[in-house]
Amino acid sequence: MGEIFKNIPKIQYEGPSSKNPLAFKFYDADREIMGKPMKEHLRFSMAWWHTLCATGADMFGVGTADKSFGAEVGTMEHAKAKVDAGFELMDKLGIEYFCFHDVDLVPEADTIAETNARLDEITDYIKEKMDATGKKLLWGTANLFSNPIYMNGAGSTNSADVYCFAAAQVKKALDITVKLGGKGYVFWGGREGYETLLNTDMKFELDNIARLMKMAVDYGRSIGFDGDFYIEPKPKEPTKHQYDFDAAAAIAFLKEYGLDKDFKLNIEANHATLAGHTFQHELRVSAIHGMLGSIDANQGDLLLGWDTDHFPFDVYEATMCMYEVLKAGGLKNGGLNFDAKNRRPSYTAEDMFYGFILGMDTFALGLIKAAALIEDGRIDEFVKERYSSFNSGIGAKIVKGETNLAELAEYAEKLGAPELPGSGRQEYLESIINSVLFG
Ligand code: XLS
Ligand code: CA
Ligand code: CA
Repeated sequence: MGEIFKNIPKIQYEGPSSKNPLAFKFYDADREIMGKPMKEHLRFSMAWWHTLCATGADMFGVGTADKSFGAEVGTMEHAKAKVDAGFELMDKLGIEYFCFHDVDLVPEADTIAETNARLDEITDYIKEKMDATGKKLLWGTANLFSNPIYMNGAGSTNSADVYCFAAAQVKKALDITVKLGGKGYVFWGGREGYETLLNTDMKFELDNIARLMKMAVDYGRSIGFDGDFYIEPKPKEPTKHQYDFDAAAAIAFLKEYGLDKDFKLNIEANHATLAGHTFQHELRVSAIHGMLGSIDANQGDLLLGWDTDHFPFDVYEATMCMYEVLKAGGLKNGGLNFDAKNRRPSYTAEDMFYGFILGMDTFALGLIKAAALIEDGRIDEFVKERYSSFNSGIGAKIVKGETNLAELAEYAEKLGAPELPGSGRQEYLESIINSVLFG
């Protein structure tokens, strides 16, 4: 296969003053930030589905982008052309990881046996390319939401036969994830929710989802998968209500069913905002439970209210994201997967590269600025000081669990009335962020 993106050179770092649209302005892969090269902090990944499959089709019109890559769409020849295109794109951008759903890789056949044979063939081909280039699989997953059989969910379906079909897909997706050395396996519960409670046994559905996950863990471990399973929370879309609504709901579910040792979370920026949270909130909730696993790096449009999967552009968001990642000690098996797509009118091959350059530069800036915030230290210092009344005296007794309600009540009575707690100083703190970002 010859070069596919003929007019695109290898993208180089040229620095902030460069006006070359096909160059990085901030992402300098080997630059050390807090003792580690940028590329190791960020572990960028290409999403197979958006990059190599999605053409921009929506409910109102067909696709605008040509993703045939010189082959007939729907054939195995096309599946291989997508592999060639993906590896060329990753090479030109210096992206080391990729992610996929099973059905992103090959056209689904009429029977699962035939689809699986196609998956064997394509993953042989992908493996050859990986061995030749050193590219790695960040995570794999099964698409348990597009096929009409999953109209009522997969783990949460009312049909035992459909449940078995989902299990077969998960088993195969785990097989190919392990074959390709992936260290992550994602459950995004696209249709694991409901449209109306009038037809839904919620408890039964939750139990069944947990059973499927438990079987996936048992099977994955039995074939040598030593990475992390992830739940990717999202509150809605396509269903009215999705059970993995947000990080807190997903963590409660994992703990309830004893899955929390094997699972972490894959946090997507756009899903956080759909749940009515900031991206930073979802990352913090995951981190405080030791469950910040991986990140789907994108952003939504707050005026639209659905999952738009934009390439990240918001440097404030990227900074607060990387602030949480650095504070959590980094992403171990995870990375920053660009679950992001070009806008429908940005339909050319160059636009694909502009999207990644934008996203990678945005997160490089986020990383640089997050490290600067930590090194600056004023925010950390403020937060520490804010709770200092718990460092000694009655406060320390509360934290150590060495007191009780009666003693606290007696203390309060003696005090008469407490002073107002210290100012939250939000505006002061926000101005620190601006001075670190733009100073
Ligand atoms: C959809 C999700 C999906 C997962 C993987 O909203 O983001 O793409 O990341 O199934
Ligand atoms: Ca995602
Ligand atoms: Ca999404």
